[in-house]
Amino acid sequence: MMLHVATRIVRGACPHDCPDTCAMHTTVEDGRATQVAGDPDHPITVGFLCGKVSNYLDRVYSDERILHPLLREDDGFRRASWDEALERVADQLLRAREEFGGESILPYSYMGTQGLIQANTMSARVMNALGASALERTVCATAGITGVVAAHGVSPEVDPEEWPHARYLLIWGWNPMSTAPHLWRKLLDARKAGARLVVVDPFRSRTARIADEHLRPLPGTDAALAIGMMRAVFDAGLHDEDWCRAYTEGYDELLSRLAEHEVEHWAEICGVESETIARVGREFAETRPALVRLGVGAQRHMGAPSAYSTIASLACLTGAWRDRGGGCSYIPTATADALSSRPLEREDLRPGPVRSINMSQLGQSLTDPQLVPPVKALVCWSSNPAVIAPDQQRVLEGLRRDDLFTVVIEQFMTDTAAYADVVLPTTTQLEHLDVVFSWGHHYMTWNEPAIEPLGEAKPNTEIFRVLATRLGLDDPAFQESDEQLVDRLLAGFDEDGLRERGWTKIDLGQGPRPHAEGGFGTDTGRAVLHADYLPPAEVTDEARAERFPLALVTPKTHLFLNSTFANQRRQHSAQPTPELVLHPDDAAPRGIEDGARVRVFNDRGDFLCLARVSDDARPGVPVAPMGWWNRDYTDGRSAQATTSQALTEAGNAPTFNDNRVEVELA
Ligand SMILES: Nc1nc2c(c(=O)[nH]1)N[C@H]1C(S)=C(S)[C@@H](COP(=O)(O)OP(=O)(O)OC[C@H]3O[C@@H](n4cnc5c(=O)[nH]c(N)nc54)[C@H](O)[C@@H]3O)O[C@H]1N2
Ligand SMILES: Nc1nc2c(c(=O)[nH]1)N[C@H]1C(S)=C(S)[C@@H](COP(=O)(O)OP(=O)(O)OC[C@H]3O[C@@H](n4cnc5c(=O)[nH]c(N)nc54)[C@H](O)[C@@H]3O)O[C@H]1N2
Ligand SMILES: [Mo]
Repeated sequence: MMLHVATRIVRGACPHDCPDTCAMHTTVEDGRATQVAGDPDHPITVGFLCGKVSNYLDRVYSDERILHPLLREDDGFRRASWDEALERVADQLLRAREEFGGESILPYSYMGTQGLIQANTMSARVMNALGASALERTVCATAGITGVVAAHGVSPEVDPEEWPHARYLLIWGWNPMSTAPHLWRKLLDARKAGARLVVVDPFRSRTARIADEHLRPLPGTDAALAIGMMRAVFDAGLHDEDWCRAYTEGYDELLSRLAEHEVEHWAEICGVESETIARVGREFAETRPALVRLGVGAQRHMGAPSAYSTIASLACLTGAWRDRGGGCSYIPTATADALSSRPLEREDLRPGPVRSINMSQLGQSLTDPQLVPPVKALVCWSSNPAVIAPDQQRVLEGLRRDDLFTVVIEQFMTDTAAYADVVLPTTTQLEHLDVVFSWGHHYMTWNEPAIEPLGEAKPNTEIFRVLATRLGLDDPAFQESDEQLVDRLLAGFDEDGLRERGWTKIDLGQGPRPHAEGGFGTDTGRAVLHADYLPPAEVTDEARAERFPLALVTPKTHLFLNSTFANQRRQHSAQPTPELVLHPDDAAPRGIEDGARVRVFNDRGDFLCLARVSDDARPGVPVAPMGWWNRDYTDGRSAQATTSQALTEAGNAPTFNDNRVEVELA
């Protein structure tokens, strides 16, 4: 007998915080999703999904999904109706506002979903109307953006689809083989055509392992390395004076900065041999087209913004922008900003000005007795601060406060949700409508809901809509549907075309050589040259090094997305245990053998994990990748227990990799 099965393919977009933003096809049979696949026609997705998202259905249909509201009771949670849960939340938020003012409410969200509708639209409206504190969302790429924008303005970078034209790839603080597997393909295309791949990273990442050359500076000294390269370019007469005089500012100042020190001076600071610095600098100038591509990883230290401006200046000094595929790429701010949900947030709904709290200083904000008003209610969605925020012991201490009301909107019982008073169940990408931007390529991607919400889960937008009603917020802004929000977002864009094809390239008319003749996004249209080395806060601090001799780096894992996916069987079983990669020269004097249990500590906190003794780590620079949930660590604390809440010199961004520690056998 033939069963009739209604099968359809639904166009979707991966919502996760990754520069690749894939177009997905979901197969739905009789209301159940049965397969997800990459869109074969999408120029970046090219038909494949990564090791995190290719089994997305395991996430959607996981037994561990939270599918109804939960209320804290004694030491655990009990199931509650939406009515009861919303009543509790509304009551507590209004009470906090009445007693301590709206700013005692702190919204906390990041990029659990990058959807322009689900990330922060209705939520922002509700928080604005309550007069809640503003959250400064700078935890990811802001230090680097601050630096690159200081050099280029908000300006088109080198379109990844042009990267295959490059013949020299200088990949700086980026591990795309793990963290951007589709953009990585574009680099591989260049390599197949003969490009040389040079990676700048203290750690031998997967990308560094297969590179043609690997330069290993001390964390936070990238500007010194870049200035050394520029000096070598100048010494060899390979600087492009004509291009710089025509299209940049600060050329003469740059040359006088370069005259101050020989390459050896910079080599000593960054710990890379001067001959290597000089040769790579010359090769970058002579091999054309030459592309420098900055990652997010090199900016987690005090001086990062000026380091990013300085590295961008290298591509200017050599005139790399003249060539198709040459120049400097980081985050394509111009195309990413072209489609903005900011106007949907409705800051005009605020009753007055509000204070701002930096998301990397959550620990401080929750525990500082001097803070007026104190944070009394935390509303968290699309983020897992118990894992991703620095100075974890302060964060957890804050989350444990009895007088803090916490509501967490989640798909899973994360380390943060475990501290909540109320947990509200939210949908996955297959269950809601959205449009997703990209911070790696130039496409926006449509996400049609493929299936009905599971259980009692609701999209973020809907949760804040129903909460608004409970809070007595009656402005029509709180009842706009997701479709109406999308229409507003896409005003001026071809929405029908986007829906039909699933993705649209944002074309700013930049062409294949966007800055061959200047045209930068700065006020003058000229790139602004920099050669500024600002030392890291801890890495080069000799007094601190006496107590804490090692500089710890906490990069991303291959198969988790920050802490997302770390609870899923396939991903977790492939990387089951947190580790500390330690160079043999650091391990031996401490009596640490491969596989030993170690304690890593400084004056902020400590954590336990297993040591992997390997020269993948640079001497003096151990590496503890981040993302495992706290339950995977013996004492429930991760590397994040050692990281600092200090913010970068500009951009107010975190300094996760500017972190001195000591390691001992546990
Ligand atoms: N598989 C996977 N993919 C991801 C993520 C994930 O968690 N897992 N996270 C996503 C997110 S949110 C982001 S922001 C991106 C990040 O993507 P990446 O930029 O690749 O991020 P990281 O792994 O943090 O850092 C990259 C490299 O920078 C090196 N590094 C650290 N400090 C320094 C330094 O001072 N100088 C230099 N030159 N290098 C340094 C690290 O050793 C690391 O190998 O990836 C996204 N994609
Ligand atoms: N030490 C150290 N710390 C770091 C970093 C580092 O390199 N080192 N990287 C930093 C960086 S670059 C970033 S971007 C941040 C990431 O910080 P976060 O954005 O907080 O990242 P995740 O840990 O992935 O947590 C996202 C959560 O959102 C949930 N979620 C997913 N979709 C939805 C949805 O539709 N609705 C709701 N309500 N929830 C959803 C997921 O289940 C997950 O628990 O971490 C930062 N922290
Ligand atoms: Mo990030």
